[in-house]
Amino acid sequence: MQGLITAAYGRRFLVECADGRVLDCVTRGKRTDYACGDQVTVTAQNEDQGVIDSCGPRQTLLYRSDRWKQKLIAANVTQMIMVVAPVPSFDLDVLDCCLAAAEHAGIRPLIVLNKSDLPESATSAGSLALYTGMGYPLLKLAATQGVDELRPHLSGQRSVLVGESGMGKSTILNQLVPNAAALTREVSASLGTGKHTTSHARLYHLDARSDIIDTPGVQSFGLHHLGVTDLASAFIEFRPYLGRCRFRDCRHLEEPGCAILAAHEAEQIDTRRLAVYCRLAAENLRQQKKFS
Ligand SMILES: Nc1nc2c(ncn2[C@@H]2O[C@H](COP(=O)(O)OP(=O)(O)O)[C@@H](O)[C@H]2O)c(=O)[nH]1
Ligand SMILES: [Mg+2]
Ligand SMILES: [Zn+2]
Repeated sequence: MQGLITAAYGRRFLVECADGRVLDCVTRGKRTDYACGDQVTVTAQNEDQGVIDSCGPRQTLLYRSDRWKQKLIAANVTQMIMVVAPVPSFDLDVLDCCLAAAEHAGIRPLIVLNKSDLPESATSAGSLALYTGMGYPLLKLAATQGVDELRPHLSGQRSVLVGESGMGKSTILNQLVPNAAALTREVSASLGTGKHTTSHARLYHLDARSDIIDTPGVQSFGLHHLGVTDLASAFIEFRPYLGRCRFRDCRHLEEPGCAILAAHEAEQIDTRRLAVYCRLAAENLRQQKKFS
């Protein structure tokens, strides 16, 4: 039977089956590399339990990774909604990492500046001008007052909500899916996972063509899975300069004749963004050295 993973709880997954049943599933052979949004084949064992046999091909996969492991975030999403807010302050470096992960995965990012009702939001909007300048869409929202401006962006998309905690992801979700909190409680009761189920990803249907996936807050977004070549092209403002460096294998760190560094000198590339790139590239190179 075919199904869609609508919740990922460590080694257990909720699968919404073609016949409408929702099965609480385990996997074969201790596999855990499935994500919310995966299209899977399941074998039902009884009315409400099953086993995931295999996973269909993925159109996209959003994941992060640190030195030790990869963490799948969501599969087959078309759009990443990156939520930031002026209070508590957000980290631009985390935003950069999330955007790079989305670019690498071929997922369209939408930046949402939430809590735009707060006076401090003018400063945040100022620091986000860099991103709109690069071509990223930015939407200002005050989720506690409503999310109607967001709805047209969700239509026909499978979106994933990403952001640091406290930015307002749950508030946005609850406006879009008024029974989300109740659904989450139901799931935690049936899986016996306790109250803290917000630490897991969950997919909700908005309409027949649109879904939204809520994820736990990310405080850091490791990109150890991106080699330096992938990393450089995930920084979209680098793209016009790629392939123009003196050395074909230029890592854009300190090489002479580097087109990226020259673009930075000419103030075409932001200093902080370049520093984030350099830090990620250095981490990646250190990792490679250790394993080779
Ligand atoms: N002023 C203001 N507060 C908001 C807004 N959206 C969310 N909040 C508040 O910000 C806090 C964190 O929101 P929450 O949705 O739990 O954030 P999450 O951790 O990203 O899920 C809560 O106290 C919300 O009431 C907004 O648009 N304006
Ligand atoms: Mg939350
Ligand atoms: Zn270079």
